[in-house]
Amino acid sequence: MFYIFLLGPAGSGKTTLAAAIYDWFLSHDIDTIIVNLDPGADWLPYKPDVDVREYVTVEDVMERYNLGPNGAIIAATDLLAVDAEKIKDEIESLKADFAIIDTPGQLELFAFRSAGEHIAKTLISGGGAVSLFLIDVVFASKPSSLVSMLLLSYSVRFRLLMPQILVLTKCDMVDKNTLEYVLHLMENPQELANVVSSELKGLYRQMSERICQLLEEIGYDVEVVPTSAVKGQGIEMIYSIIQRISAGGEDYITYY
Ligand SMILES: Nc1nc2c(ncn2[C@@H]2O[C@H](COP(=O)(O)OP(=O)(O)OP(=O)(O)O)[C@@H](O)[C@H]2O)c(=O)[nH]1
Ligand SMILES: [Mg+2]
Repeated sequence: MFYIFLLGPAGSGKTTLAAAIYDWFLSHDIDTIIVNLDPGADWLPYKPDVDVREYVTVEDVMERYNLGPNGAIIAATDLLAVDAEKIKDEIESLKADFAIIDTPGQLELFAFRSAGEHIAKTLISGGGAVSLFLIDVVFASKPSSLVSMLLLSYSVRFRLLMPQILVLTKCDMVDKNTLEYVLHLMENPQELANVVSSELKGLYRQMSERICQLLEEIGYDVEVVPTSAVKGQGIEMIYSIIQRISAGGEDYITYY
């Protein structure tokens, strides 16, 4: 089974895009399942084949341990890590070619705490995986915000050690020129550096220049896909990149 993780900051569009990819895969006869890995999810626009809320929910944890919402989300993720093997067995028993994984709203819990890392590691051990890192195009249209999102994407990539595709979400919300400008900046870190530098002075200007230099040096193999989940745009391109990655090659190894 090949795992497709949707990761990104709260509200970046993970759940909506996961549902759109799932529908597109099914309508193209691609053998896939969809997994809800968010114990705090309230309503979902898809019917999950595997749902971690059957193991743990944030609501139950709040009640049982008398915790507030943030503490409960952390505790729920830790509790899920204990069930990681069972969740993997349930996913694998469905014997699909692809598993689309909708991850928790709080990216930092999944990507930076050891429970999230353990869950990801357990799920993909013995199989292949890719992460789609979602960036809201409205947010990305401010160059300094784009720089911080790109840094975050690299940090997540470094943490989870799996191939990554950068996905611009909600592209139906900006005009064609804005979208082209964002894509242009993402593909030309030097120009991104110049634009951000003109916004800043002194130490922060130097910092932004060095960050963009770093992005240029390490970003050569990351592809960017503009999407709109509501219009179903960009999913075919995501699929073709995933096919290339799942077909293998030394550059696409997941280090688990
Ligand atoms: N216009 C537009 N809105 C979108 C698109 N994708 C998501 N949204 C909206 O963005 C908001 C957040 O989307 P979600 O899919 O819930 O995002 P998420 O990353 O799963 O959110 P959390 O799990 O809470 O972190 C919702 O109001 C969606 O309707 C899109 O392609 N176009
Ligand atoms: Mg969600």
